[in-house]
Amino acid sequence: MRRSTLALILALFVAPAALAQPGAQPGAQPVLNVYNWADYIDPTVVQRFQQETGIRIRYDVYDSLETLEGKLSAGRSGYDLIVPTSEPSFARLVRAGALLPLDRARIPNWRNLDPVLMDRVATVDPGNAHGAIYLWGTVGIGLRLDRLRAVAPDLDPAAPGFSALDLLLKPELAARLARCGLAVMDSATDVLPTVLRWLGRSPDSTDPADLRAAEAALLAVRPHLRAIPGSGALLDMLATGEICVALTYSGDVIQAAARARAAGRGVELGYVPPRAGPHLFFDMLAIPADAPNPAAAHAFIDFLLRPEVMAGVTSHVRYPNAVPASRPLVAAAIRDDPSVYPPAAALAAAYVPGTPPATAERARNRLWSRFRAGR
Ligand code: N2P
Repeated sequence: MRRSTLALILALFVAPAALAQPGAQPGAQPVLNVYNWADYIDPTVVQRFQQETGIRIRYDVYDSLETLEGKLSAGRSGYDLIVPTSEPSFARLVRAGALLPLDRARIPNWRNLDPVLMDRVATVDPGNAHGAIYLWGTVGIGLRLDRLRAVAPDLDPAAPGFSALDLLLKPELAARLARCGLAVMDSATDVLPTVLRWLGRSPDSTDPADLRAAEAALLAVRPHLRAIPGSGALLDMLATGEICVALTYSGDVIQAAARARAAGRGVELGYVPPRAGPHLFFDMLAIPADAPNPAAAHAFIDFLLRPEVMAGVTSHVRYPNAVPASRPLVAAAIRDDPSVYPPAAALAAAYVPGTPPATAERARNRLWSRFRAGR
């Protein structure tokens, strides 16, 4: 057999076979089970990976850390790649030994990661052994600007001292804007730090008095909320114009704004981070310790860390990434949008909430159930 023919055969068969899960039928197509946030990838990236590698991606989505952690808590989730936020979920998984140490030899594009950002998540993952930053962002306020101008012209988002969070959390303002549509995404983990900070308390507080204050603040505006939807549903509601003021993830508002513009029905949305400084999050690419196909997961992480692939993801979902070489390749309107890539001053004011201990976590979850129920 000629050497080039052998090389071709090896390339066609041996590489995919090497990625197949143990026990799979010889020749069966390898599968990669991905569990990621909703609205958090460019679908053409998935197609391209499948075409290049012959690995089929089975793709599931979640829209809160509570859902992700619930799914993983029993073990044997069947997923090969997950995208937990650095704190609290990724930190807990690292501590529990529930993640596979990554094999850097299989991720040559690791060198593309921003060392400064990776240092920030090394606090919960020494040596960055278990995860690479995928995308990051802030928690803040989505505003339907066209309706706000019509309903409350005195509340000008461009005015000095304007606090968008007041529209949602000050009962008299919430009451005024209720018919315009107010919403808070359904996640204790990703909402409480912002409420605590707005109250002037520590976003990480485990003090029962602080949690009672946060609960009282939320319950005071509860009657004025139109919905407490999952973040994915909230993105849709913003895009259709059903909601005027929402507390949710930065890129979700910016994606909704783009969809609304494309629909051309006059819905104009803007994203505003909280005045006191936003909650900053880093979402990590990680492999569960019991993943059926860790080789395929490594290959997908390496693929995502290519600058042009990452640029495509950011251009599509409007969240910044941690691959600096992707930045010049990101669509200019997104690259230069300060609500996508927060300017240095906004980043300096931002904070990354920590990981509450189990007792505080239970108290937060009970608080959240009462808020959802409205009592
Ligand atoms: C995607 C939301 C992901 C950001 N829709 C939350 N960490």
